[in-house]
Amino acid sequence: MAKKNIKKSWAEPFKIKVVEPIKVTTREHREKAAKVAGYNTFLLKSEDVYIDLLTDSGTNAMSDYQWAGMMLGDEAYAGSKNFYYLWNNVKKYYGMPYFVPTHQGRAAEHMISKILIKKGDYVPGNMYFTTTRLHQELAGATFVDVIIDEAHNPNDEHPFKGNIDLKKLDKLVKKVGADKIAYVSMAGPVNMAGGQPFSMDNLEKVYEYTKKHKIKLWFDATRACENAFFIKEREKGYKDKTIPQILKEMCKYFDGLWVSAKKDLMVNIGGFLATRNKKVYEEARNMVVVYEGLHTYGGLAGRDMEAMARGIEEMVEYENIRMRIKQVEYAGEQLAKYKIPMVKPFGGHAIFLDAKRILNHLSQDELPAQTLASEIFIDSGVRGMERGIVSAGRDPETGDHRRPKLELVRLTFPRRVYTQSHIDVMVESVASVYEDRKSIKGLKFVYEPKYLRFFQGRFEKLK
Ligand code: PM9
Repeated sequence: MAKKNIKKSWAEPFKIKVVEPIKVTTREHREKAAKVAGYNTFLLKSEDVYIDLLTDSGTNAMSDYQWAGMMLGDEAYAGSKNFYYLWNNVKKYYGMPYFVPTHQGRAAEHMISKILIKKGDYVPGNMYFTTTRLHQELAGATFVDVIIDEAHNPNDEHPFKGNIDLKKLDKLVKKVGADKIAYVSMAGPVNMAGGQPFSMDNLEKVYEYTKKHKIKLWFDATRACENAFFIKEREKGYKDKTIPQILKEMCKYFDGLWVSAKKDLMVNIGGFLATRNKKVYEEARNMVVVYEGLHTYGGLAGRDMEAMARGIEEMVEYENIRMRIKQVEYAGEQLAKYKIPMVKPFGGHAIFLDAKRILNHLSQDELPAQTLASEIFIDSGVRGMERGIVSAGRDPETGDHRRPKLELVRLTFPRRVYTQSHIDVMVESVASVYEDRKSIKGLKFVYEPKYLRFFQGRFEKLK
């Protein structure tokens, strides 16, 4: 008989078949490695990293079903059967009739920006994402952030901080005119806000608004299943709907979408663009042969497309997505025991440490999040990433740093890779850096590349 007072825990819906050894290093080794890497966690050698929470992008563990599919790769130059299987699953789960594969998400962003944007256009969106905004800017548009204000406040516990503020959107449309809006770019969950979802109610209102003003609505569906899970958990009327039903319902409001398959789909490489607009599809299908490869492989091997197709089937399984979100929540709850300032509510793919509050003796120009990420690595070999002033880059008009309100370190969980014990080690490391926070000095740039400077920038410790 079930006992009423005993908690029912979640557990990983898999057992481990293959393991990859990881190396514990000394503090002295890590200090040297951090210096050689210019205090940029992107420039560390992976073999110097103990627990890698840099990103959930392409770092996931594929299932035996996906690996078995890799052996069924049809490596024909044209018309691979894996392409047709993948296309079928894109239609079935995202509900989009047209589909073009790409080698990863930013290739799809590049194409859609080139197709939809004219020089001088505007792209409103629910907070910027680094690669997305860069492609919009390179195509001649200005990105305008129309996310709700709550998203910029790490302490605000709004359940749908990824929502678009319709007043902000309307203000922009009135100011520049609907014909100057290339499209509304809506991501869910919102990566830079802390993995925060939008609600179906908000999406429906944005859809009504864009329809009324004849503005296109496009979806960055890279982590759409996480958004669907949050809708199921938090939004009235969705408790009994399945993840595939919610995903389909979300997608029906959009003209099209792009995906970095390296996230939700649990593969190591891949992406795509999908749409219900035949004209956009035809342009993308033509453009892909210039930048990626034939439209039936788009820069991917047949086996990669097979793993993606199978990944779609697994990403919508309830137990799979629940484990993912609950693992992030577990990490947040453990960190909260040490009173570590973080973005709340906990997001879909990562815990975001509030570096502004943790290193509150540093100014934003002393790069608190870059500093904190490097100090955590030096402490334990846990690798996270900066998501603050460095990631935000420079304003193309003024050339000055963009200074976002959120100055965060992201500790991101690859899917099906780490256990609760790895999380406990990470938590203890963050707690010990937090204890010594007052002794930590900031960083300054010594090399700054022109595009996406967070990837390759180099830094020195301030005296
Ligand atoms: N996201 C991430 O770690 C990898 C590159 S940036 C450090 O979060 C969204 C919402 C993403 C994303 C990549 C891309 C680009 C588009 N949209 O990396 O080109 O989170 O496959 O996708 C990363 P690709």
